[in-house]
Amino acid sequence: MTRDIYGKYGDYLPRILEDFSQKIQEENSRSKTETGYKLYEHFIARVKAPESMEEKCQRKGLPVTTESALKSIRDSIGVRIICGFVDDIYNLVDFIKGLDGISVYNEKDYIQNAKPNGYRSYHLILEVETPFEDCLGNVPGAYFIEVQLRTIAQDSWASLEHQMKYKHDIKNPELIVKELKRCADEMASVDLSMQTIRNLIQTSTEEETK
Ligand code: 0O2
Repeated sequence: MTRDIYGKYGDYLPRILEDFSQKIQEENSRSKTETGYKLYEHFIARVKAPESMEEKCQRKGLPVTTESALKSIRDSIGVRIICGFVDDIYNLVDFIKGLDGISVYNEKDYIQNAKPNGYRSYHLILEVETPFEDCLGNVPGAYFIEVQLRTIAQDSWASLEHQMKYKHDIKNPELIVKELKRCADEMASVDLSMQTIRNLIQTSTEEETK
C-alpha cells in the first residue's frame, strides 16, 4: 500500500483533531448553559490535505517528507474559531492555554499587532502530547495544532484578502490593497464599538438583577 506524505501517522491526525475539537465544543456548551453566552460563533476544523502539504513543503524549500510535514510545518492539524467579540478570543486563548497536555509552541497576536496589510487574527501553535507514536519515534508522541481565532469581521476580511492573493490579473492592485487596509481598520473600530456596547449591556443587566 502506498502512503501519502503523512505516512502511518496520517491515521492519528483526525483523532487528535477530534479530541481537541471536543474540548473546545464542550467548553462552549458549558458557557452557554452557565452564562447564556456562546464563546464562539463558528468552529472550523481540518486536517491539511496531503497534496496541499506536499505543495507547502516544496514552497518552503523543505524536503517532501513526513518529518517536514509533521515537525517543520506545524499546521497539518488546523482549527479556526470565529468569535462574535474580541474579548471572546482572549477568553478562549486563556482556556486553551489551561488545557492538560497542551503547551504553546508559538503565539502571534495579530489583533494587538495587526500586519501592515491590515490582517488581524490570533494565532497559536500548540504542541499536544498524545498516546500515539510520533514520526521521531517518541511515545507519547508530540503533534502540532494550529489555531486561528478571529472575529466575524476579521474573518470576512481575511477571506477577501486571500482571494486577492490568488488572482494575478487584477487591474489596479495598489488601489485594492489600500482599500482593503482601510476596511480592515474600519472593521477593527466597529469590533471595538460592538465590544463596548456588549459590555454596557452586560453591566446594566447585572445592575438590574442586584
Ligand atoms: P497556508 O497555505 O494557508 O497553509 P512564519 O513562518 O511563522 O513567520 P507563517 O508560517 O506564515 O509565518 O505564520 P503566520 O503568520 O502565523 O500565518 C499562518 C497562516 O495565517 C497563513 O497560512 C494564513 O492562512 C494566515 N495568514 C497569515 N497572514 C495572513 C494575511 O496577511 N492574510 C490572510 N488572508 N491570511 C493570513 P500560510 O502559512 O500562509 O499558508
